[in-house]
Amino acid sequence: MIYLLDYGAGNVRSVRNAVQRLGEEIVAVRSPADIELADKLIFPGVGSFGSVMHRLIADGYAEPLRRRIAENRPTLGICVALQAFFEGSEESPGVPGLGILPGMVRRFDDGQLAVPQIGWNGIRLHKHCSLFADYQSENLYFVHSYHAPVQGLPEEWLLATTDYGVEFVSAVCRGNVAAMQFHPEKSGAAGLGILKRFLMDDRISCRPLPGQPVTTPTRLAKRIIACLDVRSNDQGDLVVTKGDQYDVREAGQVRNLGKPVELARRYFEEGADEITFLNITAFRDFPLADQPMLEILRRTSEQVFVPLTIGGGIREFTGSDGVFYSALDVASEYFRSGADKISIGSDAVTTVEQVLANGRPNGKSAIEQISRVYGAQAVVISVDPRRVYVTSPQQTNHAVIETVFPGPHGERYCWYQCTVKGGREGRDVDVVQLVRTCEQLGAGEILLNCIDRDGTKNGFDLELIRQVKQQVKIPVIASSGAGTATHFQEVFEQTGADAALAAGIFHRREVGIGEVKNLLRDSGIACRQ
Ligand code: 1PR
Repeated sequence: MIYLLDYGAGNVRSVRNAVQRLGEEIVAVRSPADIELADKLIFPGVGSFGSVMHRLIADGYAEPLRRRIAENRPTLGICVALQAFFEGSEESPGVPGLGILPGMVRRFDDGQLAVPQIGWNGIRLHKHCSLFADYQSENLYFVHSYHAPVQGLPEEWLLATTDYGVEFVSAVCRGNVAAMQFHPEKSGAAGLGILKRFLMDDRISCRPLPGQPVTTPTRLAKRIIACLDVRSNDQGDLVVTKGDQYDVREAGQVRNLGKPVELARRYFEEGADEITFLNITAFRDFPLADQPMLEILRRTSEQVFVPLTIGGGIREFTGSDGVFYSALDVASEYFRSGADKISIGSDAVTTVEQVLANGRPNGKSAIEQISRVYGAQAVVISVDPRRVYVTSPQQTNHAVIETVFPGPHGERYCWYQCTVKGGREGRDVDVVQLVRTCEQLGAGEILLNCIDRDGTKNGFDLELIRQVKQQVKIPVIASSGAGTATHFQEVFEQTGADAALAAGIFHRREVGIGEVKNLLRDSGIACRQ
């Protein structure tokens, strides 16, 4: 029997879906005895180092796990699970790890790099391992702020390393026990191939590499993200729609550009590095009442093995029956249904308004609650800014840029006003205030839309993206306005954006994801092919 160590944090549904896709059944560990029973055990790590260790100890799993590993029984750790093999982590000072490997897990230095590392990076194998028999040097999906140092790791355990500012341990293996910092269940066909070997082979075997070890540095790829704006059309069906500057109606009807699950699968097959669903009218209704949307997420996660983000309506809510749901309840349901990350739009603006008014956070915002439980990397802030032109920087207290695209009256300056409810209401918060505050509250990534550019195909708003990128250490996804493959090259070369997202051109097959990636590769920009 294959067992999944589900200790109740984060999205283990992806692992379950991936195993099922490979034709195997997997059952959840229900008691410490199951850890002894399991023929094979998958130990996914989701959340912080401290929360993983607390749960393992509280549920009585830590000791049987150590024993199982000492007995060399087939075990595969993923992400924070690899980190839990060590003695401790800077993420959770004072919390002991499993102590199977010596040393402390460290935080990446965000001086020069976006942290968390989110995206597709390479690995350098230090020995030949049967788990990687079908692996052909593809990039694999990582998402983490902490890493295991190479120094001090016993050589018998070292399987793979990766570079992100420093060289860190991306996989360990000894006998039948392996652990990986990347997510095989989210790494497309390459990841599924690794998982398949663990499930199918009786044992893991490693031997020295023939010839000289590879020393070429690995590079984090720039991500290409396909976005699906989803809402009910006038017939009540959930459809993928697309607006021009957020207006999704054409001749009075909601534009219908396809079915969400089919379109998401198409983008996965065409090589999208991530897929984002935005439930664009969720601010009106309670999202947990929106069962069709949850069903779309469930069905997509059974067929799509790259990260899925979902946004729309993440906020606290009291139903007509008086029952209170926290934003964390809403997000948890999205994670249980297959999301890897959630994105928060309107509620982030409201939170920032409160923090600015009170001078400090209250610890209870959706961003803080969700980030505490699921980790910063699971919390994306979707920003919907619009330009406000001014004749001089003195005309406003907001963070102004000088623009090469003057306003309607020749204004040479503008600031970016944050909006809520899909651009319907502007607020007295600028994009710099928003992203900096959200980063401090524990957000892990910024999805930076632009109402002025949305659907125009005139290219990304490079001035906006540059302004935001300079303000935060967390990754920034450029969004809105892509019209050609060259626009992607431009945004990566001129702003340092970590990922670029598009909708209209992909839905209408005007530009293909492959075409974008070919151009990036030819321009020397790292991307996953
Ligand atoms: O506020 O937390 O309920 O979240 C609602 C979410 O829905 C927000 O993330 C907001 O951006 C999104 N949204 C709301 N209304 C619209 C709309 O279009 N009327 N869509 C909307 C935002 C922007 C991007 C789009 C890019 C790329 N759409 O999602 O995909 O601009 O488009 P392009 O490549 O065609 O230019 P909450």
